[in-house]
Amino acid sequence: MQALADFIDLERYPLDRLDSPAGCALVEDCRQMMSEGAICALEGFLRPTVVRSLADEVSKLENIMRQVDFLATPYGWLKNSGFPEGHPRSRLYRRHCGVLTADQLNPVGLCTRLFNFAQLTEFVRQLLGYETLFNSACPNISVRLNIMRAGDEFGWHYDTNDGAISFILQNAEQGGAFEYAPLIRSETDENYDRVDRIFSGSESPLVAEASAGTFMLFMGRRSLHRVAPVGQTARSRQTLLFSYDQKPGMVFPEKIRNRMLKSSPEPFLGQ
Ligand SMILES: O=C(O)CCC(=O)C(=O)O
Ligand SMILES: [Fe+2]
Repeated sequence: MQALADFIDLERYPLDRLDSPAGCALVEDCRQMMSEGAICALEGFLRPTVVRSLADEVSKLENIMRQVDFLATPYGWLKNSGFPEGHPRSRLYRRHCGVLTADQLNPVGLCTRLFNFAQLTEFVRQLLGYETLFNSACPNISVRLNIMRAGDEFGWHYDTNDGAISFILQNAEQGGAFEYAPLIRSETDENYDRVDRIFSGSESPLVAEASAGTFMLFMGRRSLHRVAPVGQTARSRQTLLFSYDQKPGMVFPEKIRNRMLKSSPEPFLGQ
């Protein structure tokens, strides 16, 4: 498996000819999905054989993954002291999951190869509407796998950047749904009432039902989201996440790397 066509269903998703009418239509459809619903999910994006091989590659590395366990505010980029008990800014949610990062992967393995296709980066650039987009050069977080087993969860949060790219490699047998409240916040309105209703369960979030092989682009800076607890399952839930930046050579600051890759007995209360 070397060529783009070995990885991606190019009949359905013509990343090799984005300038063609079919390519332009695809980009247009995706951009519409994002602006309407904060998510662009493309089922069957990866070919079934490559999905199985990717999941195999990852499963063989699960014995060296890092285990992460901590409580965190959903509002990691803010200072969150001084809010009353029960307020969204005072809430803490658990992150308990396994993580594999670029430095632990085979540099010529399938996960790395998929990340390195220039056509994929160009596709993401067009979806985000940026002038330029480069693969992150971070030795750790450029390529990351989130691996969740029975009892694991990835609690409610916002991402600190928009445009996270992920691929579902494997779903759990029970639980582990990706739940989200699209575009619930803006830079000028945190919409605490609705956030509170999601937290208390009086309003249900949307659920992204995505089969293995799905490409997802998500506006996580404005959309509250979590991975619900994983139930009994023999196989792990595996997602492959890629990082990009508008400038070349982007490396995540050490503070963020530590946060993503290390457990802590102290809750993370924000900046
Ligand atoms: O594993 C997933 O599906 C999403 C994880 C997530 O929200 C994140 O890494 O910020
Ligand atoms: Fe996230």
